[in-house]
Amino acid sequence: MNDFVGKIQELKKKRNAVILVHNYQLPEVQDIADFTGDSLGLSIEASKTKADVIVFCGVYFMAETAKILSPQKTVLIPEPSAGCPLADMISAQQVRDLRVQHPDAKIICYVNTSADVKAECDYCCTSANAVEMLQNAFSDQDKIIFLPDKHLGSYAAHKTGRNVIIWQGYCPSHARILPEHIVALKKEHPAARVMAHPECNAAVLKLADAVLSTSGMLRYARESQAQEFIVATEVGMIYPLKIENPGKRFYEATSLASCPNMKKTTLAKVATSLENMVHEVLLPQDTINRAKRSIGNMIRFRKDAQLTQKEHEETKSLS
Ligand code: CIZ
Repeated sequence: MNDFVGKIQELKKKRNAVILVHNYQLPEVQDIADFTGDSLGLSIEASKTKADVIVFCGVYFMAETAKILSPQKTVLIPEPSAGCPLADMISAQQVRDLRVQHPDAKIICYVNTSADVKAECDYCCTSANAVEMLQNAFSDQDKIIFLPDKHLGSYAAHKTGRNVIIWQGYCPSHARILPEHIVALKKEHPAARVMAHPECNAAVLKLADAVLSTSGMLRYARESQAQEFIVATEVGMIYPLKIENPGKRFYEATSLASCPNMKKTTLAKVATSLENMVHEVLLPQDTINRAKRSIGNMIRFRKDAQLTQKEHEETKSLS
């Protein structure tokens, strides 16, 4: 493993590359990251660097997001077959069909969508700001379609009281987290706080002390007085939580919530990617322009606590 780490460091310098690693990746891959985090945060960070090359350790739509925000950089994904079943639950043609059926609706897509789908939508959102977007980006008269995640869409609709047409997609890994997993863990660890990702089903969210994105979980765990946490999201999240909070204890809701696509990226593949400059993520300029508009429309409304005023100003150019 160490051989690969040395080789990656060498190649990174040679290629003037930056390595982005999603919170759900394998621990050894998280350890070689220049930045770890959620897909949008990582893509924004990379766009601010002077790197010529971005290596995105995550799933395909995430690397596409990096390309949309840094079209002049070469974006590589070490494992191109690392897809996202949730993102694959809606196609650009299906969004166009929705437009025909609901010509007066505003369409908002979760960041877990392909670039082609983002390009067809009016607004993008993240799990951190879906509620805020529904609250602030639309007037009471607006008809809203939310896609593709039914759990995030229903949660945001419920929190805001908005009437929303919701696409029925879901994340298979989060779907394996059941309320009985949380109830059993709560019995074992009664003092633990429950953090749940809004891709979980409503029965799980009901048992949560906090419903949070991955970056929200890191912030909550850091700031909370609690010493123990039950974590209802993809199991990879346990690693960054433990690294950032060595004195605190974190329990995965279930080991079944492991995303096989997220675990496809290995150090060997990262090294090969940098050595041979594979696998490049390419998008038509028109797709980049249109997808960037829907991301930009979100950034204008983003009041995510993670974004400082300076970052808001820096990202204004995207809108
Ligand atoms: O976009 C991301 O990074 C995902 C999938 C989730 C999150 O909450 O960070």
